[in-house]
Amino acid sequence: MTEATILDIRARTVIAPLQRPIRTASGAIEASPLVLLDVVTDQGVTGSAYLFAYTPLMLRPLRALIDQVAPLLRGQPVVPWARQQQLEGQFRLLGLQGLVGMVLSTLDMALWDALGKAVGQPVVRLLGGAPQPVRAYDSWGLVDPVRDEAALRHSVAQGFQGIKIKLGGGDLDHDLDTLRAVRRIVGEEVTLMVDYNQSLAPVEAVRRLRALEPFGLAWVEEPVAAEDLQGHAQVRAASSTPIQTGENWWFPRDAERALSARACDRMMPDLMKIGGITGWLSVMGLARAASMPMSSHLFIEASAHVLAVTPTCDWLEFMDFGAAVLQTPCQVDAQGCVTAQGPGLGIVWDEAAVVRYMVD
Ligand code: SMN
Ligand code: MG
Repeated sequence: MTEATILDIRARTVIAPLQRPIRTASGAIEASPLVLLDVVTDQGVTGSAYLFAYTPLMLRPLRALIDQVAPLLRGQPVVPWARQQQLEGQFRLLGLQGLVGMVLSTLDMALWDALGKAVGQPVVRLLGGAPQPVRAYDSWGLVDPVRDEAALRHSVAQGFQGIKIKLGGGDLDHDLDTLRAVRRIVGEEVTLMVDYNQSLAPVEAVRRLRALEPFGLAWVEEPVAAEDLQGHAQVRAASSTPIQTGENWWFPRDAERALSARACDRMMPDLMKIGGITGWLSVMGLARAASMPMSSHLFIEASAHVLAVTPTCDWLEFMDFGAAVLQTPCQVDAQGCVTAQGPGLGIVWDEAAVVRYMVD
């Protein structure tokens, strides 16, 4: 096999509709602002991945950044490890967190997608594994148990064995009322998780988590600011409910810092912040060494590949920001599982939809 080289990098920006807009204690997401990244290679294969910008405000800066990085990559081999080292070196003085990290990580995913497509195999096979069902939980925003009752029942009927809701939109009594109502709606068998999206101060988090203990939650996620590792550790020490975090870790060293600070019981790195597939591979080794359950954050298509080779694989988060622009959106099966699709990461744009949702 001759080595493919990068001919060009393309970035298009879309705002795609969401089936279920997401409200959190730290802001709402009404539609999905994405940068669609394509790595065009000299072998007729194009690797693709999408970048989730969180807010439309960041679409133009991200696209401009990709346009600036593209000349550094033209003519370079499609070798994710080498490209990550190259770009880490390029931005060492600036640092990798933020938009730079999002671009590096998404490029990495697109490069892996190209490698898989070049040999007609799903990426999970290149990682030494095989496509297999990974259990998924349905990920909700803040819920209104009255308005959302039918939709919550639908999540269970679809087969999901776990459901995560966001809390922190009101006071503790509101949290308790919401959880009681959701438990009644989804039944006793479904695993429940909650996410505060960094909205509490440590002292308040300790108070609320004590009150949540009777609910037997699988985890409480980001009770305090993500970068407050001591705060997470303090809350964790005072609570019998497992603490989950990781979606805001930048590259593998942030994972190591959180583990050293004893900040969490479970981890859920985000492929777009942890360094793509390449970054995930480092972190899954840390998780294995620490016997720590590892889940994903967003990016369900790519996550289904890496979770299938993650020794401490826990849950795949099913929150679908890409569906509207993909030819074959990820599906959950009747057992509530998602299986990696190929070739590559299984990412092929629905070009008609891309044109429909494109923004400048
Ligand atoms: C989350 C944050 C931001 C956008 C979507 C989802 C969230 C999660 O914290 O865990 O899914
Ligand atoms: Mg979260």
